[in-house]
Amino acid sequence: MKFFQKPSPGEEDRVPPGQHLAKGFPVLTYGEIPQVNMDTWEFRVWGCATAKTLSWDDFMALPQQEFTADFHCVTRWSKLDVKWTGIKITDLMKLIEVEPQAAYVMEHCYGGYTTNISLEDFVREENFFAVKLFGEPLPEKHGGPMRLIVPHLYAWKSAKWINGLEFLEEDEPGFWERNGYHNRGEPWAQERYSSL
Ligand SMILES: Nc1nc2c(c(=O)[nH]1)N[C@H]1C(S)=C(S)[C@@H](COP(=O)(O)O)O[C@H]1N2
Ligand SMILES: [Mo]
Repeated sequence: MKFFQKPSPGEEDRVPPGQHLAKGFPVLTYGEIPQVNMDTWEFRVWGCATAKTLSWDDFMALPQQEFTADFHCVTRWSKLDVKWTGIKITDLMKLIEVEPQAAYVMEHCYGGYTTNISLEDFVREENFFAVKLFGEPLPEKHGGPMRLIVPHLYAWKSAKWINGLEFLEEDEPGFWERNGYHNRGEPWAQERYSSL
């Protein structure tokens, strides 16, 4: 059985060092898929001047667009040109006023997974909340109903079943960051593990 695919010409320079192209779209979840009830789904924003709770309808009222992004898991598989539909972080951020001291964000999820990211890596034009994958509602195993996608960092920063953002002045490690993974996780620099 072949689990990896050779990059076609022109793709080689899009595969970061130490990564292989996966066949299909593998699923990587720590623990069980959490139960997410759409009737009670909510998204909390706190640690900012404008703490708020958004309902699914509030979120879906934001503009949606299509995205094509490469996906790199630290376990050494990558998938190029994944097609998503979703909401740009910068569009959500128009509703949020962060304190000038805020420099980090903790991503919170149904099921308790967390991952930390700097505000600078978080608020970028290419980052988005995905609600569709290849034109279909985002499958539960890939983080449906909604996940974050941060294409320029390893995919553990792309929180599935996301349900909250906590703005922080001081950085705090999330789940994998407390368990030996790199604080930032930039794939081209192979920021895989923490040196501590
Ligand atoms: N809530 C949550 N988000 C998560 C994870 C997880 O275990 N729980 N795994 C991360 C890791 S390590 C990767 S590689 C991607 C995998 O996304 P996929 O299962 O859609 O391929 O999700 C990330 N987001
Ligand atoms: Mo991963």
